[in-house]
Amino acid sequence: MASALDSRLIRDPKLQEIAEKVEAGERLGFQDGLGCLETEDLFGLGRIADRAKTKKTGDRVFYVLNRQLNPTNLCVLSCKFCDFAAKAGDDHAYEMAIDEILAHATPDIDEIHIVGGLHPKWKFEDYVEIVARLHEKEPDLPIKAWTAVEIDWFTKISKKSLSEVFATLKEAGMVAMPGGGAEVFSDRIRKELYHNKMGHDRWFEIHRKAHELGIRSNCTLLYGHIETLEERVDHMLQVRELQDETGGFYSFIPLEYQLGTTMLVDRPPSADDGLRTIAASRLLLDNFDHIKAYWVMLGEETASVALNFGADDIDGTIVEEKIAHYALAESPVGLTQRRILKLIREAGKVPVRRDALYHVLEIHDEDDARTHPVS
Ligand code: V47
Repeated sequence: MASALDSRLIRDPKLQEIAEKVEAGERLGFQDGLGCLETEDLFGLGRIADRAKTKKTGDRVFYVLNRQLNPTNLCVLSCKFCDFAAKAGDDHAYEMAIDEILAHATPDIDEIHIVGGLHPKWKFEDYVEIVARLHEKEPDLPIKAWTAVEIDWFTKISKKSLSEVFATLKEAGMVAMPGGGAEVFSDRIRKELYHNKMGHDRWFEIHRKAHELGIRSNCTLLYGHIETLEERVDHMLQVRELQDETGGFYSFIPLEYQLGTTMLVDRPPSADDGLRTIAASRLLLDNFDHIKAYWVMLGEETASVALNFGADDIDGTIVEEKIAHYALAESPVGLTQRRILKLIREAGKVPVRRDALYHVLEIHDEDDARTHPVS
């Protein structure tokens, strides 16, 4: 049980008001969200967010033995924040052959997370084959595949309806969707950074349809570039509305912008900004079970600290991350299970291994901690 919050430990009067609302089970609004993102009382904010997290999932923190698969980076889009995407002839352009793709599905993992570019030549059938062949190779491995941006592309290249595209992918073995392509739900940002990409209304339409068909999903927020704090809050409130309607989201994931060579701003967002964004997500998104501290983009240490700022999930082992690393992320490309357990335990939390659908597979309790100590 979460112990009562000592209000003397919260210095910022705005945060005191927020804490009272949270205690009373009252939903937070736009100004509260801004209060979280603007406060200088970082530790006060952490206390409130950690209490909200503890009420939902106790001292548990979820992780997954997973692998990311990015079958190609060839992409018809040219988003200004993206170092991963390539055009034919670029030095870093690639497309994997099916054997290389299939090598990503192994019996020791509990999630394969697939996302890539909008390939100028691949047909919908090529994307379906990837899912089908992976499923055929490892039938028990949950396949979390394709962002809403790719799903939209599939409807265009196949001339099929959204329902038909989802039905075909489901039949092939896809069970969940990642939360990418959301960026910032702001027309201003879209115009500035990714005007060729489908609109945000379509992102919502696709996730709504996925939920209706029993495919649950995540939602990301790309923060730390040219967006305002108001736009971050607005993004969170928009996705909260869809979650009220469908309940189909598992997890909300703030993605820290990696400057790479795109350099939309002079410096990366601070660790404090990352922690405030995680905490604000936890407090505003009262209808989300999971807030993810994505270690790849936050960095391992900040991700571990974020587990005391409202996050209850740290993603997984990943093996070979590409999107952030093409953008020169300093984190490792993958982590061992041992390292993940250490990051969770150092935060004083209990690691829980899950699969892509958040089924609990293993709780690493105290006995286990004695045999796998933190240091
Ligand atoms: O939508 C691209 C982002 C996303 C950069 O659902 C960048 O579990 C930071 O969606 N700096 C794809 N971010 C990754 C993604 C994701 C990641 C982890 C977990 C889940 C999940 C989903 O990557 C894109 C875009 O917003 N991105 N370039 C960059 N330079």
